[in-house]
Amino acid sequence: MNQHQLKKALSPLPLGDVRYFDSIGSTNNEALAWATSGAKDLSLVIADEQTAGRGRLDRKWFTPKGTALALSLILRPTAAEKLYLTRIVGLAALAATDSLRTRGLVSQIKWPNDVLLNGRKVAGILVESVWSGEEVDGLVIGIGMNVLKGAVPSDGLLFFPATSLEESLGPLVEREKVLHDILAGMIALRPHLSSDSFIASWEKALAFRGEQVQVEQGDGSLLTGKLLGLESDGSLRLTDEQSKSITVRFGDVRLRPRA
Ligand code: BT5
Repeated sequence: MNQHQLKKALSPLPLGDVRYFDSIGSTNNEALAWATSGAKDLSLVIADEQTAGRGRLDRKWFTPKGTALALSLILRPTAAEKLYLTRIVGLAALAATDSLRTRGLVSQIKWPNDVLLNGRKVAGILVESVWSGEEVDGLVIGIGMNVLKGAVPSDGLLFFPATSLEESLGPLVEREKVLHDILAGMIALRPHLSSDSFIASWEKALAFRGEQVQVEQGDGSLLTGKLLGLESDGSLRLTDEQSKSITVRFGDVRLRPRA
């Protein structure tokens, strides 16, 4: 990553400290350790390559050198924000979709943590917490985005098809500028975290709204229903075939295969 461009892109933002790595295991691991040892609010870890990038449930996230964004932003939530921590994944997802919209691309959020472009995964989000006793003392918002085609893993490694910004925008897309826009988006959205309009925007960006979906829950069981929207804590709202409402807190959504 071009250091000069990176500095220039980040300089207008009110960040804490910034740690840049040409190569690292996982930016989230670095950020979690840093948050534990006192990192300031809005400190950032960014890497050009991850050798042990993580998704949820110990899944792997691939970040080949020179092709993608791998960032972890540390938040020190205020007392007011602590009431809305389950919305933070939406903050990241909305900032990512906004950064694509400014480039003329319409993307969607596959609940809870994937950003889709043309129905394919272009970014993934992993939010993790640092605790101090019973309280969350820090949050790490990890975002991986495929910028160039080389970031996209081969199909055999994926559960869901993937894409890159290059596939829609050509090879000239600048990682540093996309990074700036995602961070600026999160910073701008943060004061609205508690608002109804925040949930409304998040809901509007959801993939498969009004469609029959399957949700694979943490224990592997499958739930089927029509995807309606979000609860105020960011849980997913569905209705089953008997029109009974269902709320899902953890899981992976996919379109229900047609019978
Ligand atoms: C995610 O998990 O999508 C969260 C990914 C978060 C990555 C960021 S990068 C910066 C920070 N540091 C980290 O170590 N992590 C965060 P999940 O929904 O569990 O999806 C994981 C699945 O996505 C994998 O099992 C693969 O099938 C697929 N996958 C892996 N790499 C991918 C890529 N580059 N593009 C698209 N899909 C990918």
